[in-house]
Amino acid sequence: GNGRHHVDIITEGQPKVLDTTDQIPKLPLASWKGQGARVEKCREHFQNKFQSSPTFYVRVPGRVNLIGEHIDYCGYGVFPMAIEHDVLILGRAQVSTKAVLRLTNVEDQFEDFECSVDEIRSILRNREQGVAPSWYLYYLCGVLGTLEHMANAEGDVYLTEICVDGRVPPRAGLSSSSALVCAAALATLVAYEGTLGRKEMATICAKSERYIGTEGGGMDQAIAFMATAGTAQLIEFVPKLNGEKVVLPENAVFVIANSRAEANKAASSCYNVRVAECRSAAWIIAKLEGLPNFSEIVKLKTLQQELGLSLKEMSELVSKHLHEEPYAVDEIAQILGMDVNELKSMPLMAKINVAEVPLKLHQRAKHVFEGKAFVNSFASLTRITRTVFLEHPVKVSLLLLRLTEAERVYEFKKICELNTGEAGASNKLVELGKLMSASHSSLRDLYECSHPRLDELIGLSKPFTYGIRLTGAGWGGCVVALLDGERVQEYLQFLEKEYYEKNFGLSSFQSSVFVTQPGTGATILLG
Ligand code: ADP
Ligand code: NG1
Ligand code: MG
Repeated sequence: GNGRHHVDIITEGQPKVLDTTDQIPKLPLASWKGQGARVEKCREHFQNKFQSSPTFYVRVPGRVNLIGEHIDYCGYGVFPMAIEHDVLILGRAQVSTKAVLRLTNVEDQFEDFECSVDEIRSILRNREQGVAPSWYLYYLCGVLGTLEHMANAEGDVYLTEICVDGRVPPRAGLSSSSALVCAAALATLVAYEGTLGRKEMATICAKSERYIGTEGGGMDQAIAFMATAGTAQLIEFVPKLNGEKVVLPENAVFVIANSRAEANKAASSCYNVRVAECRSAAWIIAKLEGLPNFSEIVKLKTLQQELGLSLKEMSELVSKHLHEEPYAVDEIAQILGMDVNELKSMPLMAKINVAEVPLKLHQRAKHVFEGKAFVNSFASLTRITRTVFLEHPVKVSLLLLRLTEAERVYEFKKICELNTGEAGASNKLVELGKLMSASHSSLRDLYECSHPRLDELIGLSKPFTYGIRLTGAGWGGCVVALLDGERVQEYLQFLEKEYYEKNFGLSSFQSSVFVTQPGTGATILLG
């Protein structure tokens, strides 16, 4: 057997959905099994706050990204899947003379909030910078996104009462923020009786979460809406948003472990600095390659397409045009032939106090491109992989280690889709694991977004896993490990003793580690 039966995989608690269209699935609440007690508790909370009963329910999952980190905002494909942990919203909307929003959260630490819908834009614009945003600001992002898009100026306005119950571990790289933003956007869509599809909602939410201050690339909102039970997805952004379903190898088990180092992305500028570094790298290469429209090219993938080059050739351009020493903003301005104040006042640059951070353009671009790959295309790579797989697994490993983060995503998908008979079931896990660990090394060394706790957790885990890496933005949060089912129990017991009990005490393990499988995306539940 493949060992799956040894593992307690949570399959309850997710609506059973047929995922064949772009429509956001609508189901009767009663068909959502295993959540009765949770829904009841939320309904009570709702009743106590608002003296009324909810009329609609939406749930949006968090996600784990298996490979392809910090490249969505460069325009490259990523490989996430939804997890079973979600944000559940209970709502009621009533036609009113004034559009008002009332928010409550089942957890006491998240205070109630009320505002007029007309104020939302200015509340978000005037939010305090450099501190962790209040929880309701994420909610307001979602509301604003949907309402902007519906632009239903003539229509009815509503008093909306909302109760939030989020179960995605927050500040842990599993995208609790996007689950909340997307759930808020979806609740607003239901309240205002809109009918947008999954991709449209994903695009709207990717944009509107930026009101919180971080310039995200869109992976989290895409998988939140487009996820399908049983499959991970290769998500592409250029030329347009697209998700390709990929079945993971049957014997693969993904374990998520929270390092318990919290990373609040909107409270620091780490994330935006990386986005700015990648943009500056794209501008400089575009300028030095003589592209007249260089300042309009903000994504490395767009640059690659404009230049018509392979990833390998892009890597060569990084070596040619970007030095390893960090850049100061003045130097970037000088290369671009721009006034330094103009550069400093560009939207993203102004946010990160660009004068104070050393910008490592070479290293960040190398994470995306560098890999000394000796093949030019994925097609030939896969042919080689296929041929070499059977006889020389070691050589294949060397080849895979040379891939770039952008390529690793495609290679991961290809290996998942290899015929198991041909490749050998455990060979597949070996090669997938190598890709994951190579991704982590690159994130740690070139992208510098790991954390001592993450590296400690990874060091301890190595002997039990085929591969392991940080997931999400990093600087704390979770790792995702690939194992086969046979070793999971042994690994979990080891982690409990050697990482959690030692560092955080007896009860810390339970809420920090879980075995996961690809879950369902955003769903509307009608009560
Ligand atoms: P991540 O997306 O990796 O979980 P972020 O720092 O991007 O981390 O977002 C975390 C923030 O999202 C929290 O600090 C909180 O403001 C908000 N949030 C997450 N879960 C909830 C929840 N259940 N209720 C209210 N707010 C939440
Ligand atoms: P988290 O871990 O949710 O902060 C962020 C971005 C993603 C992506 C990853 C890194 C947001 C909402 N999410 O995820 O777009 O860039 O980091 O791969 O900004
Ligand atoms: Mg987030």
